[in-house]
Amino acid sequence: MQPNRYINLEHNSDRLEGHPWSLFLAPCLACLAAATCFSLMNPGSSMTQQFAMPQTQVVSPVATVYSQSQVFSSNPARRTVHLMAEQTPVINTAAPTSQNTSSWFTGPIALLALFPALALGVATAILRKAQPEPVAMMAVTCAEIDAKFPPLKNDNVLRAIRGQAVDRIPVWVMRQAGRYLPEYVDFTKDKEFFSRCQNPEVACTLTLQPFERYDLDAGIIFSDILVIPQALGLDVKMIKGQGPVFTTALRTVEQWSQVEKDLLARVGVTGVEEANQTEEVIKHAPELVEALSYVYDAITLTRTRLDGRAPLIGFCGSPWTLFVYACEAKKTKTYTECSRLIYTQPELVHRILKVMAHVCAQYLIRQVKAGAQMLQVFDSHANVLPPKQWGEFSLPYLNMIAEIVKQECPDITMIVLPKEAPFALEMLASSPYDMVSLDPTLDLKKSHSLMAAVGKGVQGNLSNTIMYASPEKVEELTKEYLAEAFGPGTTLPTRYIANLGSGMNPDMDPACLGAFVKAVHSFGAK
Ligand code: 1CP
Repeated sequence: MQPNRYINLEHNSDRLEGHPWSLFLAPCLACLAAATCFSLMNPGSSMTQQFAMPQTQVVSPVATVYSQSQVFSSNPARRTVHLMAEQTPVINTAAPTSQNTSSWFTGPIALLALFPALALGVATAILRKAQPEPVAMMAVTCAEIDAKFPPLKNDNVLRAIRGQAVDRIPVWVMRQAGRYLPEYVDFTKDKEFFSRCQNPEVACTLTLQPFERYDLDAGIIFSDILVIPQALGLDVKMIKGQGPVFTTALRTVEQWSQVEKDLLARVGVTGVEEANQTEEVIKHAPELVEALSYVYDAITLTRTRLDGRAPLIGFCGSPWTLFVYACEAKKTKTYTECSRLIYTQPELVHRILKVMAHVCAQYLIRQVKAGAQMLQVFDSHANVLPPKQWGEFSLPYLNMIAEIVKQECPDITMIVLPKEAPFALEMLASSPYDMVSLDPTLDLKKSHSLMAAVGKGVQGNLSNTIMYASPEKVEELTKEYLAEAFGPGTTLPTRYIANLGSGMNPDMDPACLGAFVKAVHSFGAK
């Protein structure tokens, strides 16, 4: 096996193509190296003291899945994460040791040698600015990434998605890390919502909390679908009692054009004609999603600490759902503005959705490379669109995401959740997704047969309102529900993951989730 083929490549390309300064610095460092050699040949030289840099010593050839910003982070907390997750330090920084000061003339000679290097560096940086190149990409298999982490001891979720035999029906639930858990409330009381997502240690702790209580078959990384709009430069805050609120609603061509310009400026591209702007942003999506390196770090750390107990799910929101949040700006019952826009300015909506889809795809690819073992795309606002419009404004972009992701990560499995849009199931039967997460309005048995016939699976879909019953009743209702769909338990179904139709609410009893998990696992038990 070729170890870490992709990661090595990205490591390098990140360095060379992501940051013009590194091109500027390269010739300077080369010159310094030459000057250092000169000084070594002249033991009395003062240069070793004047110009010697801290030595960067590559201890392990294992390329890091971390971004460069983290490797060279000045923040000790982030560096600690890096060391813990990698287990072997990748880069050591040693302090300069020479104290020799005997010669006075070699310093000026080295300075003279620096001038051509500086000129070369400036020229390269200017050229780099004029002709930016997108980050190179290469396919990566799950096995290559798996080799970096502890072996998986419970792969029932992955087996279920692939249609292989399972030891038990696998189960996890949405918002399994959330406010219904007293330990979540306690741990997060002094931490603003997005700061929890941005701190890999915190995100990891929250993701693992439900594993202390329940025998879950999958974890989902603690984050939020709204980190993408944030990474695109839109200002969104999570306000207690209101949910996500955008400072400015995204509704006009001028606003979106400015968003694109700002994104291009971030990767050093300016002066692009309006007509080419969107394509240019799409080309740079792999660099743009590096703004979310904290999510990748959280994934790497969490998968390491999960220690193979269960696979870790990476996720994102669908382009349509993200657009709805950005366009409406705050909670709405009527979805007036986004509905108006699809009928009055469909080109603008498609333009935004296309960029979102490319950014989401690159974001998911990076999550896989950081350690996510399967992916879920949440189309939580699918219900806002009538079936025909869903087929125009959501489905093509959901498919675009899965196609791009699978081109680069061919064996990653993907689930899509079209929330409260039962019509979407059939439309997704011919999509690249491996599984559809069902809402409670759909019949589990029929949906499972429909999808299994085309080599796909289903997830869900017990109404989360059963969690308001007693734990004993939850157990009884869950057993009844599974028996209705899959019979008395003489054979275990595959291509099925048990889940609720939607997430855990803050006022639900943690004991009820325990009862649900236990009842699912008891299906077919001898
Ligand atoms: O265990 C987990 O599921 C935690 C990780 C997670 C996930 C997968 C969170 C943390 N959010 C999400 C996805 C998410 N975020 C979705 C898709 C799932 C769904 O449809 O419910 C959506 C729509 C959001 C947006 C969001 N995040 C809202 C708005 C919901 C709405 O009605 O419009 C809100 C209130 C949040 C906050 C949030 N995100 C996550 C949690 C645990 C919370 C609650 C805040 C808290 O507990 O402190």
